[in-house]
Amino acid sequence: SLPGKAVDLTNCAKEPIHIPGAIQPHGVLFALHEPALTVAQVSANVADILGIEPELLLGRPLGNLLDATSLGLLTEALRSDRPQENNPFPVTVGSRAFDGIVHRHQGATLLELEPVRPMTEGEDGWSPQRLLQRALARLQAAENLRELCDTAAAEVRRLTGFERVTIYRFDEEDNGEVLSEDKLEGLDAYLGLHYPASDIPQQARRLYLLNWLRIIPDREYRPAPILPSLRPDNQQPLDLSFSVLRSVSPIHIEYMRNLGLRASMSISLVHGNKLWGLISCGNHSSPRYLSYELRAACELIGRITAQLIGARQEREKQELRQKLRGLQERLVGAMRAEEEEALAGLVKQPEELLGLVGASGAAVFREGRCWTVGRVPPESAIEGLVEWLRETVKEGLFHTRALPGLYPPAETFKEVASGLLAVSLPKPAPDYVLWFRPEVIQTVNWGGDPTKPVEREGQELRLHPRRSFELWKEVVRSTSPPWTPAEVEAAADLRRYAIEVDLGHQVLREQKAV
Ligand code: BLA
Repeated sequence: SLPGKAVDLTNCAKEPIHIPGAIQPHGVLFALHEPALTVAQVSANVADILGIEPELLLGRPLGNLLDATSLGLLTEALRSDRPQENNPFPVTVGSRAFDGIVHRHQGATLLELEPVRPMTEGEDGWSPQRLLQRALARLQAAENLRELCDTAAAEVRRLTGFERVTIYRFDEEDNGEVLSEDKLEGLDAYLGLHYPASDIPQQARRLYLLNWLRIIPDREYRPAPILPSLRPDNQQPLDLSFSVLRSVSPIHIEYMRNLGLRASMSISLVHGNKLWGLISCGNHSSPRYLSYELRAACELIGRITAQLIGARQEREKQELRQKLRGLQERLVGAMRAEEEEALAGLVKQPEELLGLVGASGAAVFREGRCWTVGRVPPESAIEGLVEWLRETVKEGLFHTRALPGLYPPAETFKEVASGLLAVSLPKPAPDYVLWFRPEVIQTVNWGGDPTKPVEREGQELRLHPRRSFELWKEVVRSTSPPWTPAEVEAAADLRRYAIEVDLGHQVLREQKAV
C-alpha cells in the first residue's frame, strides 16, 4: 500500500521496475567484481538452490564455488565486450548442472544460474531444433500480415507448449490489439480484443525494447532479495534491466492473478527501434518453466517475425509513395496550366485530389470563392470552418479525425466531415485546401473497461489493476479513420508545390506588367 500518496496511473508508470532489489527464485544471481570475480552481491535463495549461506560467499572469489571448467568458461566469456554472446554456458556446482548466463551492465557483472531443464520434445516427437527450422520456413512462406502473425503464434505455441499465444499489436496511442491467437480449446478467446495502454506502462515498454524476452514462470513465487541491497561499490541499487530473473512488479502480479494467468512470457516485436507489438504467451492452469535455449529459439522467432513485418511495411510504404508521386505530378501539372489561380487547377483533377490523401470530398477556398469535389459540407459550413481555421490554426497544415470534438458546429455535418485535413497557403488572408472524410461509427471490443484500468480499495488507497476482463464494447462516433503519416506528408508536399507554382505565376505577372 502507498499510504498518504496520491495514487494514479502516473505513479504506476514511475515504479522503478528495473531495480526491484529481488529476483524470481527459479535461479540465483551473483553480482561479481572483475577481474578477481569476487562476489559483491548474491540473491538470498542461494542457500535453497546451492545449499550455501550468502554470508559465506560475499566478498569471496566465485572460484571457491565453481569447478575449474565452469570458471574457465566464465572467464573466457568475460574476455569479450559482449560476454552475453556465450550464453548459455554449462556450469556445475557440486553435482548439479546449471545454465550460466552472464552480462555486464552499468559497471556491474551479473551471473545468473538456472538449473538445466531438459529440452522437452515437441509434438510429433520433433526436436526443438527441427521445430525451429520448420517455424522459420513457415514464417518466410507467409503471404500477408495475418498469415505471418497466425504462423508466429502457432509456432511459438508448438515450441513452448504455452496454453495461449497471442500476437499483440500496439497502435499510435500504445493501446494493444490481439491480432492472432493460438490457444488450448476451451479457453476464452482474446482474438480481436483491445487493451488500454496503461496495462503495460511506459517504463515496462522501455525495458521490452532493451531486452526482448521476459518470462514469469510462476506468478506465485516468493521474491528472493539481493544481498546486500545496495551495490558495495557505489551504494546504488543493482540495475536488473538485462537480468533474466528480474523480479516482477507486484501490480503486474495482481493483474495476472485477476486475469487467471499463472505464467507468462513476452517476446518483443521490434522494428525500427520501436515496439511494434509482443508475442504474448500465457499459461492458466500451471507454472511453465522453459530452458534458456528454448527461450532463445522463441526470441529468434520474434526477431524474424518483426523483420518480416518491417520489410512488408517498408514495401507497402514504397508502393504508396510511388502511387502518390504520380498523383502529385498530375496535380502540379494542373496547377501550372492555370493562368491565374493555381489552386483552381486542383479541382479539375478530382480523382487525383481525393486519391492523394484518401478523402471522399475536398474544397479549395480562395479569396472568398469556393470550389468543391466529392462529398462536402454545405458552402456556408465550409466558410465557417475556414473562419475557425484562420483564427485557431497558425500552422500551414492541420488534421484531425474527430472534428466535432474540436469544432462543435461540425456536429451538423459530421456524416461527411468527421475527418478534416487542411493546408493553408500564406497570403494576406490565407487560401485553403480542405479534405474531408465521413464519420465511420466503430465498435471497439475492449477486454474490460478501458476507462477504469485501476480500482481503489476503500480508504486505504491501494491501487489494483482492474478485476474484470469481461468484453466491454465502446462505440466510437464523430470520428473518421485516421489520416496516415504518408497521407499527411502528401498534403504537406502538395502545399509546398502550390506555393512554388503560385510564386511562379506572380513572377510571370510581374514580368508581363513591366
Ligand atoms: C507488464 N502487462 C505487462 C506485460 C503484459 C501485460 C503482456 C508484459 C509482461 C508479461 O509478459 O507478463 C498485459 N497481459 C497483458 C495484457 C494481456 C495479457 C493486456 O495477457 C491480455 C490478455 N498493469 C496494469 C496497471 C499497471 C500495470 C494498471 O494493468 C500499473 C498501475 C503494470 N504491467 C504493469 C507492469 C508491467 C506490466 C509494471 C511490467 C512487469 C515487469 O516486466 O516486471
